[in-house]
Amino acid sequence: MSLLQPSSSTFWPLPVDAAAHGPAMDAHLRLNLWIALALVALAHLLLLAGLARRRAARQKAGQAWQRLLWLEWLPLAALTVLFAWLAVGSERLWAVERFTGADPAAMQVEVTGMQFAWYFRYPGADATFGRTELALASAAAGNPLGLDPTDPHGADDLVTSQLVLPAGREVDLTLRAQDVIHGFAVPQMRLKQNALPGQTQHIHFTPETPGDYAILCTQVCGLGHYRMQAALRVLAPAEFERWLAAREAGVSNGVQP
Ligand SMILES: [Cu+2]
Repeated sequence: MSLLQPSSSTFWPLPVDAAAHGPAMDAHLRLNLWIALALVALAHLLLLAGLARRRAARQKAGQAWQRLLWLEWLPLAALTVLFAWLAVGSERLWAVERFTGADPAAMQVEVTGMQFAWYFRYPGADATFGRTELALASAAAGNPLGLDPTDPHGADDLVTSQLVLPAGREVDLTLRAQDVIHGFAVPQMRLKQNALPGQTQHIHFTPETPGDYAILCTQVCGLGHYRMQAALRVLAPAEFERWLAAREAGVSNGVQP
């Protein structure tokens, strides 16, 4: 799949949009870019006009405050209002994913970042994540998240190194980090959220287009940061159910690809 939409479709080519909230974000981004382009053009026109009229524009000292008002204070006030409006619009779009709670029926998946890998955990049939202990975490022993074997809720937890999701269903991701700050980012899903050690962050979205997408880490988290990648695979719902059933059947085999 091409990473960019055909450039003929838009003046500002963006990564393929595969999530339900993507079009609104793209529209807002493009609005920002058009306004920025218009302002750059306007600033240059004003600069050229000022240069051309340099001599004519010499005014008496008594008119200085008027020049300041029209050339500085009023444009400054207009720009402040414009940028505040754009910022509020983008905050509201972001808050829809981040702070308005996910639908109670949303699928729960936990995402854990660590140097230098992403792991994904599904809660299993009991819909409850088992307890984890950092002291128990050992990738070499097949338990990178430190699942506590004494907690029955963890017995059916499925841990994978690939995030597989059904198309058309809302997903509530719980982001965690085991060591340092990592940045969970999926450009095609218009998702980007830091994972912080000692905290959990929620972000929810609805993937819509089946396909394979790259999951990146956008925080420089150490020497191996450049290779901290994982894959997101979005499947048709029936295909996803088959995948999940097959993986849960082999859940005692540690981390699954
Ligand atoms: Cu990282």
